[in-house]
Amino acid sequence: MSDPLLVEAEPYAYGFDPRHTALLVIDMQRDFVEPGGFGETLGNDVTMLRRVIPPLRDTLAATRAAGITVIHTREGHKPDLSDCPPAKLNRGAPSLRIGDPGPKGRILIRGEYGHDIIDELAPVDGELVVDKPGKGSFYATGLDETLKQAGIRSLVVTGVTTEVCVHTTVREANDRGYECLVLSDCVGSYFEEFQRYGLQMIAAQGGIFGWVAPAAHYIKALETRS
Ligand code: C5J
Repeated sequence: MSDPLLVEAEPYAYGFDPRHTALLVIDMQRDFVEPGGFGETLGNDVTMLRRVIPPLRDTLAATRAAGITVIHTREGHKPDLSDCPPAKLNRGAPSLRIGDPGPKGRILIRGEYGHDIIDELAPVDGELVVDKPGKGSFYATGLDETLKQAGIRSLVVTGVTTEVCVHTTVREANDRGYECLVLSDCVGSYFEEFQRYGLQMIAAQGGIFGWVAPAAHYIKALETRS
């Protein structure tokens, strides 16, 4: 077995074997990142999330060049909403509800333009796209089985939003035995304080949910291999 690659991270160095690692890109969909989608209907300033696009594009390029598995997720629901619990559908007072027609198609519905991943981070051939009805990537998706079959033990986690789908996914993954490295500048929140505290909560207490590092540290670790 070869030595693991080491990433300078909080709370201490993160070691991973690229053959047993996947990059997870969570919900980089127009519905969250562009005006007229789900994120905006909830009253959020979606431009806050766009800052993750350049570092995430670099991270994707380095990951693909290293031959590491890339998996994308999309939050959304079937057109008949049969997989959307009433508690989610009726929550709060959004300007449009899930399933309503919006400028980018029906809000958060599979197959609609707004539901798809932004052009800048579009999946390439061979990359898995996991459609999920919940905030976590493991709930009702079969992701755990897919990762286990592929021998994946380490997850490099990116995407939006830090405190919702990224956090839920990292917690689910941690409980299932995966070692998660969250790339601090490749995850984004609509709220500055949630970004800060969300990242601190992952690495606190000796890495209670995982590790945190900027994308440059992960990319540097990949470069030491070549
Ligand atoms: C939210 C997500 N924030 N992808 N979804 O509702 O984080």
